[in-house]
Amino acid sequence: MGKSGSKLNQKQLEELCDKTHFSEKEIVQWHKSFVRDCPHGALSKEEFIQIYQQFFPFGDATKFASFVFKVFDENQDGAIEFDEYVKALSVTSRGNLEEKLDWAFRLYDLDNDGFITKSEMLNIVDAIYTMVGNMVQLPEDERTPEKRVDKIFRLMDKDRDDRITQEEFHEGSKADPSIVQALSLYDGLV
Ligand SMILES: [Ca+2]
Ligand SMILES: [Ca+2]
Ligand SMILES: [Ca+2]
Repeated sequence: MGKSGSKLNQKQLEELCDKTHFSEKEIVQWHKSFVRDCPHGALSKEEFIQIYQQFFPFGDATKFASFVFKVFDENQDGAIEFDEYVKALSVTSRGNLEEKLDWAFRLYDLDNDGFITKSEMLNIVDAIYTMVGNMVQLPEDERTPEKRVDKIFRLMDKDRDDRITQEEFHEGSKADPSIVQALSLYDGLV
C-alpha cells in the first residue's frame, strides 16, 4: 500500500464527510468500490468515457463524457481521484437544485469565464444529442441542438446579450422547470 489514493485516512474521511452529503460509513463504502474498480487510485478519461458509453449503447458518449470529466477533475490533472469522484457524486445524486445548477453551470461554461455563450451551450447540447442517439422523442422546438439552445436562451437570457450569467441560469431554472429538463439535469446524465 502507501500509494496515494489507495488508502483513506481519518482526516480525509472527515473532510469528505464535511464537504459531501454522505456519512463516513457511506464514504468508506464508496471508497471500497472505487479502489476495486480503479486499483491505481484514479479514473482516467478513457475509463470514464467507457462508463458513460455503457449507458448509451446507441450513441457516442465520447464528447459528452469528456465535458463531464472536466467538471469532475477539479485539480485538472487529467484523472479523477477519489475525493473528486465522491464530491461530484454527492452533488449529482444528493445535491439540492441550487447545487445541481452550480454544477451544471460549470459544465456548460466551457472556458470558465463566468458566462455561457450560445456556442458553448451548443457544444454541450450537441454532445448530449450525439450520446443519446435516437432513443428519445423530442418536442418540435427541441428537435435539433440549435433549436434547443435557442429555446433555452429565449427563456434564460433575460437581458438579451447572448450570454447567460450564473444568476440568469439560476433564475431561469427556478422560474421554469422545463428548462431544467431541457438542460438534461434530471435525465440522469449528470
Ligand atoms: Ca484530478
Ligand atoms: Ca464561457
Ligand atoms: Ca444575459
